[in-house]
Amino acid sequence: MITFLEKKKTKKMEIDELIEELFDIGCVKFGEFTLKSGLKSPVYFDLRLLVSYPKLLSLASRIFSKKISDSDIDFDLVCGVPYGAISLATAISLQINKPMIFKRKDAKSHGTKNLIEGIYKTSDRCLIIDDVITSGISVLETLDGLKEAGIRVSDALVLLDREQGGLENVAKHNVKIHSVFKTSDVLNILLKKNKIDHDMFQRTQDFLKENKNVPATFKQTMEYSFEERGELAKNPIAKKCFQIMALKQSNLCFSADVESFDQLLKLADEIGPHICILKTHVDILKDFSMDKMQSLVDLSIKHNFLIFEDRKFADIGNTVKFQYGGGLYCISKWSNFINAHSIAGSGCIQGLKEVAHQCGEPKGCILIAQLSSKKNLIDKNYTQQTVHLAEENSDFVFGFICQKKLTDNPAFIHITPGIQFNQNSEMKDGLGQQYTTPEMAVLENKCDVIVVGRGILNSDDPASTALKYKLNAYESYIKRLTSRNFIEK
Ligand code: S5P
Repeated sequence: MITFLEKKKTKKMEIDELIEELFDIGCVKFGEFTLKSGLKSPVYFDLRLLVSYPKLLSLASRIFSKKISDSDIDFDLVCGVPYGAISLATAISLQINKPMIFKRKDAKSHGTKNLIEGIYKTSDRCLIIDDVITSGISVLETLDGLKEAGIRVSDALVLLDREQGGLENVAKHNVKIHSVFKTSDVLNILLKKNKIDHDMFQRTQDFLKENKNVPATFKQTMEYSFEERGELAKNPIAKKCFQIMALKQSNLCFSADVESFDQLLKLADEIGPHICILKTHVDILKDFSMDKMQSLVDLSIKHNFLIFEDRKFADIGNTVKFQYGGGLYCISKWSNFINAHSIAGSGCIQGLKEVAHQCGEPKGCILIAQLSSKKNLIDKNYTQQTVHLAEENSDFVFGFICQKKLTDNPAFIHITPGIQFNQNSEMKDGLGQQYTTPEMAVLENKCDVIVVGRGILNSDDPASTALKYKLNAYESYIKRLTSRNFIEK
């Protein structure tokens, strides 16, 4: 019969053997490395290489299985943290005969669009498996996804604890975390076996001492100012828009949804000083004429704003060419930019682009990636595909109509309608329009430009109301700009 001490000795020998072999195959490296947290480290563990060494993978999974039975963890499923621990979790699942699931980094753009792959019930208890834990951020990202799907997680098991605060950070989220071995175990074994010299041992020990608490932070992208984004933008209209926004300190677009051209011109003159964009629906004007449109263009020069025709093109390329360039309205002649639905695909954008090229002056387009109306049919996949389409046509397409920031590319402008200060029910139009505040749209949802129609139009004093929207939206942008670059999880 194997005694408790013998069992412990065998386990230790197996772990020592695993550590030595991991070093031999290059899973443990010494040098200077930048970790996911941004920290520079003298040691790096790349356990993804394990997939190329089935015997070693199998040894690791045996060690894991013993740890699971010793730790008395109760669970129905295992889940590997992508991508490093997927193979480990698979090997463990085979070893202990428990099913596995895994969380995708992004939802698929086709088929089932699942974020979690594999079969599970919402009340299932899941054990998260990871290869290496530093700050715990990867485990926490997986934990978030599993919780969102209704799966319960009480334990996580990692092969290697870098001893940099990960266990403590994960424990704060009510998840008990177990590790098989630590960086100090690795250093001791490698020194004992003459795989590293004393200097390397000491340097790595010092690094560990100095970096015991790496915060579990989700890194945010850098927040650029409108001026900086103007320099980064390729499309000349986007450039001009950013420049106007910075110069006039305004990220307000006025939606001039009126039927009389004279009223439109009066409003444009009064509100013009406060806005970066004036948005039209040319087909609701009862008295459209090209002469009157010329007056609007003159006002756009006088007050330095762009004219955005909210035509929402959505047809095949050949048709939109006529709709944009011809007909009664000759939209391409006077508008600085237009918008289009992405539903018809790249041909529609191509058609619009052809007309724009013939204009002899810069033009641009934004795509409708999301809508503000209740129960609209746009889903996440449609929005994602719209962003791809914009990226593929970024010489012409420079932004989105959306409800939230959709891409970290600072050259794209996020323009958001459905904005009012007043969120009371009497302000709703009874036709499904949904409103949010300028602060929510710019600070929380990280949109750049707010679109306000009836919030200004229905007020007693449109010009002073526009000024209030302008100040509030720009203040929210400044707050966003000066907010910290990292968010604590
Ligand atoms: O999702 C959208 C997209 C647009 S372009 N929701 C919208 O409301 N719009 C437009 O923004 C809409 O056609 C209208 O011209 C304006 C919002 O007007 P408001 O009066 O509700 O502010």
